Amino acid sequence: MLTLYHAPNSRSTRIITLLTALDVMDQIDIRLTDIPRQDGSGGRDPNNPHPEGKVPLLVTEEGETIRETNAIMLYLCDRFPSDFAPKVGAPGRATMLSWMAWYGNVLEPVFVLNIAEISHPVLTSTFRGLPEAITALATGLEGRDYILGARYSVVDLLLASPFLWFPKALPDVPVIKDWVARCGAQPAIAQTTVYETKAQQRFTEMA
Ligand SMILES: N[C@@H](CCC(=O)N[C@@H](CS)C(=O)NCC(=O)O)C(=O)O
Repeated sequence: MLTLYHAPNSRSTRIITLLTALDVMDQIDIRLTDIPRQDGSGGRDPNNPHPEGKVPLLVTEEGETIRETNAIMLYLCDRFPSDFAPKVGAPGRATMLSWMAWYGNVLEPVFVLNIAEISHPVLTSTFRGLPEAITALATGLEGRDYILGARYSVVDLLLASPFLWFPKALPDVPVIKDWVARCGAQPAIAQTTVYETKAQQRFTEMA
């Protein structure tokens, strides 16, 4: 069985949403784990095999570990093929790979730098800035409800996640606001909230 190391209400929550959307929650051993939180609570769990003690971490049936949210998501979508992600050779596959990598390589760093109110010419020339990232997203959404077209996919799940997590960062751009609202209204998101509330309770009882 695949094993997921998961800390409730963290970046690994998105893996719970993906597993829910793929309808494979029963096929994963989910281990609740502790992490150091930004408010000073929590701490590193020595049982978490992630090399940096972070989440998410997935361990395959063969005992190989996969870290980084976007890599885990792509692995799971290949492992459990569905309409939620284009398969190898299918239309949209290249677009999906580009956006999934862009999330980790550009959007998340730019988003975090923006929250930290850090700017530097080298950062700007490397990543550009949040306005450029928003423009890229708005361009990707032009004439469509979701990034890959008419259907909600793993790409929307990942790319909308920082805006759902920090609604204050949502730009006043109708095409983005409408898309984030559509993503937030997906049944898998509501199911994740229910799961996470129970997982947090279980974790607190365990501690
Ligand atoms: N780029 C990584 C980031 C993972 C990450 O930073 N996870 C946080 C949870 S929100 C964590 O585990 N933090 C604990 C720590 O920094 O030790 C990914 O997306 O998987």
